[in-house]
Amino acid sequence: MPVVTPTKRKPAVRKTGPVSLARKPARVPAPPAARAATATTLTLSSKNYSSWSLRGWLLLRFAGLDFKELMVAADDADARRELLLLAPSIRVPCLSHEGAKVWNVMAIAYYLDEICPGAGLLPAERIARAHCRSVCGEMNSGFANLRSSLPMNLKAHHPGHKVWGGALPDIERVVEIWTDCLQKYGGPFLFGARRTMADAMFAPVATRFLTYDVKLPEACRGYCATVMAMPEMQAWVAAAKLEPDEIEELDMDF
Ligand SMILES: N[C@@H](CCC(=O)N[C@@H](CS)C(=O)NCC(=O)O)C(=O)O
Repeated sequence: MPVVTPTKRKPAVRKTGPVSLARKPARVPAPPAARAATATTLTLSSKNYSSWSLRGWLLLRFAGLDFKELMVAADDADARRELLLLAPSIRVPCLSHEGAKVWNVMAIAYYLDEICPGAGLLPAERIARAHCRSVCGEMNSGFANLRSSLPMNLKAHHPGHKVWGGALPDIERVVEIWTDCLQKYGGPFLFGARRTMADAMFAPVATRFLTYDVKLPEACRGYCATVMAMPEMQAWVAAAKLEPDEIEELDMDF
């Protein structure tokens, strides 16, 4: 199966968040003092398709931080220019908090752990904490075949989908990680009774497994159900389903 890259989108003005950057003219950046006083914001793109946006958003919700969503359209040149003012990587998600600009999901996760230590984004115990950091890092930098051949699409459901062979080792590795964590820490979340950054990192994998009807061992099916039942996840999915825009390449019949 060819690798699917979400490059072309139907032009869309995003109305899903409280604030939209997908508009003209480009904004002039506020001076540093004013910026420090502005509200905490998280820059996101599509709730239906952007798995990294979902990860960042869940992390902020788990941390209990109050924030505004800034929605950007990845294919809109003006919006991308504005996004560059927020995130030098021109990627979402990007967190702006009290003068700090934080891009890349793992950087956001560790920043939130630093400013909200009581949120338990990392397990309390040293060895579990090292384990949690490791599986999060693995998710952040790996699983390219899984990500490209089973793109997140919360509106879609493909029963009996035939998974491309190249993605199978990635799926097996996720199953191994989840099974190990659920056995070691007793579930229902990966590191036990409390949600950690690992649950945010793997949440879009759970949605992909459901979207593409990936056959899983019982414990992993149970974990997918746990992820989908989180109130934050239900709120995100409901908002995603209301988004008008579609990426044709990702809505193809497999
Ligand atoms: N691991 C990276 C991945 C971020 C990423 O690739 N985000 C995608 C959206 S899901 C993006 O912004 N793409 C826009 C682009 O590449 O132009 C991070 O956490 O920053």
